[in-house]
Amino acid sequence: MSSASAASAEEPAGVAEVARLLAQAQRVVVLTGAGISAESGIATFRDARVGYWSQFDPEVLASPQGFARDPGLVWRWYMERYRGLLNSVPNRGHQALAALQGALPQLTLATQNVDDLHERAGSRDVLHLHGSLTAFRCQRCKRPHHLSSDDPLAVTPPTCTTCGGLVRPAVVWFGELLPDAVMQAVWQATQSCDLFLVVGTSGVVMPAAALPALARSAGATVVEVNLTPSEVTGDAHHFLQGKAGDVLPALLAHMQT
Ligand code: BV8
Ligand code: ZN
Repeated sequence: MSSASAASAEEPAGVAEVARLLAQAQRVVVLTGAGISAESGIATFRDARVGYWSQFDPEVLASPQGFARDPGLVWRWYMERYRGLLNSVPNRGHQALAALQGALPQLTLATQNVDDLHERAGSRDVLHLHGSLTAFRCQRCKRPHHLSSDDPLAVTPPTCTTCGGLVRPAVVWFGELLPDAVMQAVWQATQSCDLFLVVGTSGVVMPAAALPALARSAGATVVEVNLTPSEVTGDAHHFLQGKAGDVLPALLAHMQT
């Protein structure tokens, strides 16, 4: 489990040791979850939802069944999140990962998040395991849909101009398959990496949550950054407890000294 090492007052134990391992790593995979966007004001998926949305189960809203049952409710949930994203900016955690990608020989970044904050922080070739909230498509014919200025405030989803089908966000809902090309890419990178860094995920949602254990079984060193232990902490050799926006910049700073 976690390495024991002297830590300065403001950083969790193990940061210096993990920074040393990172600096030596040739092939790194990073998996992020909702926790890395929390400091940008994006509500995490399982934290207690506030206000109107607290009465709904996100695993029902984020499902084809939920959309079929009440397309307007699901559309309004996604548009509230979309509008929130327009008012959010990448935080120091996103920025540190973008800088890390530039400092290391090979860093593959896979995210469970549907926001575009990694891209806006400068990360390249981000693998979106669960799709993107910044893209939309027709549920029926799958044609891409470009939001009109009215769509984000509409109470029901727009309809496809080609076939009249309902427009939905281009995200992966519960019960839906992850994009095959993305899965292949992250699976291969995980099996051949020498360090796997998992940041800000509760480790509940499959198949993403199986990646840390796959990395460990393939011989990689697994490091977790989280506020609290999660379902994947048992797969980690090092657990760095703290905010992503504090721990990731600290790792980068150690690497640069
Ligand atoms: C599939 C897009 C084939 C939509 C999402 C095997 C076993 C059991 C169940 C299954 C299985 N295989 C499939 C399933 C069913 C299901 C599943 O896993 N269910 C779970 C709930 C048990 N999986 C699927 O359906 C997947 N499809 O496998 O297809 C299939 C289908 C059916 C049956 C068999 C096979 C599709 C899953 C994708 C669902 N779509 N998102 C949208 O976003 O609206 S998932 C959703 O959860 C988000 O993407 C989110 O990112 C993701 C994971 O949640 P987290 O990111 O971990 O967020 P969470 O809030 O949970 O945790 C936040 C963490 O951050 C916490 O640990 C917290 O401590 C930490 N934190 C907070 N602040 C900070 C921080 N850490 C650091 N710094 C901070 N500041
Ligand atoms: Zn259509």
